[in-house]
Amino acid sequence: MKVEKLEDMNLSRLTRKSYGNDAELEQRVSDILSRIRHEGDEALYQLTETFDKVNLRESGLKVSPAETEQAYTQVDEAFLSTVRQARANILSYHEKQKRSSWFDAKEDGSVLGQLILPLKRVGIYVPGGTAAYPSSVLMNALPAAVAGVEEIVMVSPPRSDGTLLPEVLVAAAEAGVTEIYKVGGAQAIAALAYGTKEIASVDKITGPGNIYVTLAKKQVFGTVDIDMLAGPSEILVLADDTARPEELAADLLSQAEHDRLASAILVSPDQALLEKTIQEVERQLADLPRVEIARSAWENYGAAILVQDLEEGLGLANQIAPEHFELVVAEPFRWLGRVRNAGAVFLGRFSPEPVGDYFAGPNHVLPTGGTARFYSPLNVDTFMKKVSVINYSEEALTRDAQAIAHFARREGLEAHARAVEARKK
Ligand code: HSO
Ligand code: ZN
Repeated sequence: MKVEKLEDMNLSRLTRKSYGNDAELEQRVSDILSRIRHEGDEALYQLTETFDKVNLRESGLKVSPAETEQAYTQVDEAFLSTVRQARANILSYHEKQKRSSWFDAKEDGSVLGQLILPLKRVGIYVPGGTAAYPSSVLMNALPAAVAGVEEIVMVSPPRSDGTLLPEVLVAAAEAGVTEIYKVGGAQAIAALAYGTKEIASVDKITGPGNIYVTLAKKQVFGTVDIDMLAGPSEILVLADDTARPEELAADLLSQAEHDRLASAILVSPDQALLEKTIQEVERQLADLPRVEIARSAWENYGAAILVQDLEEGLGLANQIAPEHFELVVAEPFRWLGRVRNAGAVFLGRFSPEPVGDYFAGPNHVLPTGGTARFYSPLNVDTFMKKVSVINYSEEALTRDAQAIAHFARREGLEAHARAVEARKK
């Protein structure tokens, strides 16, 4: 890794990604969706056998209360108390987001307003393998619980012994998940969207997954709502000469270790800091358990970029729109007002990114791949919808009837006009 000057760079390497330009993959996913629609649970079992190497026909897909109880015996006290502390922080942060229905009573006696209601039934996807993160279970389920969602359904691919990770089951129970099914991949998304005998359909699907899951979410959008199309993790750190290379390196690697496709970018006007941090990354990589993943991410999607000043660095950050944006500078709040595009902003050297991944309270399901230009973090509103409320008074209708009828007739809609005039005195 070498320091690169912004002016000499081709940024396309760092602003990759768009979802679903691979026609063959899209087709494979669409085939899976149509199998679930037509063959239901039988296809779920078959695909689980093919992809997860486990036959669940005997036990069924649903996790039983006994399995959850057993999971509690398999996790240690320290884990449980950590989950409970994180839960308390995440709940208290998300409770501040909750909005209530509102009504505006006008002078003319009419009432206008908005009902703000929870979705009834939502599905949460939790990846399998080493990406089966209990923290993500909390981050998806707790905002739904705060919103007042009655049925929170979790799906996750089973391990080859037919179980889910005990930590994931415990986190689900602690977060108020009401049903759990051992099924993953595009087939799980299809079951949640279309419903099968065993799994009733939901109103919205949230949570990150691999490319198959992401493409499946894209394809079922419209039948159900989805949160966003999530891609590999990203971090962009903007640092000045007050930052410490060993801390910056650790923060960059914290996201690089997620995925070979993860991106970790350091931006600074301080050439020496950039060089020292690159050396530090090398040094810290050496004894990282996930060294291969982290190194591959760092080498392919990492960068150390020299800018003229923090101003220019901020412009670059806004252009990249990173999932996580660390401002490790002398006066971070001075720059906050200039942030336009980022999933989450971490201010100052005592806010390393993992504080947000696990504990502070804000959600860690964040827009990636430049989509922070228009997506927000997962939040309580993600699980709510609105209904408009209109209660006109006689006085108001008498006043407005002519204007409404006029508008209707301009659109050639005579019956609209008459509906209004039928009430006119
Ligand atoms: N940083 C990830 C979330 C996560 N980190 C889960 C650790 N566990 C989202 O980009
Ligand atoms: Zn993380």
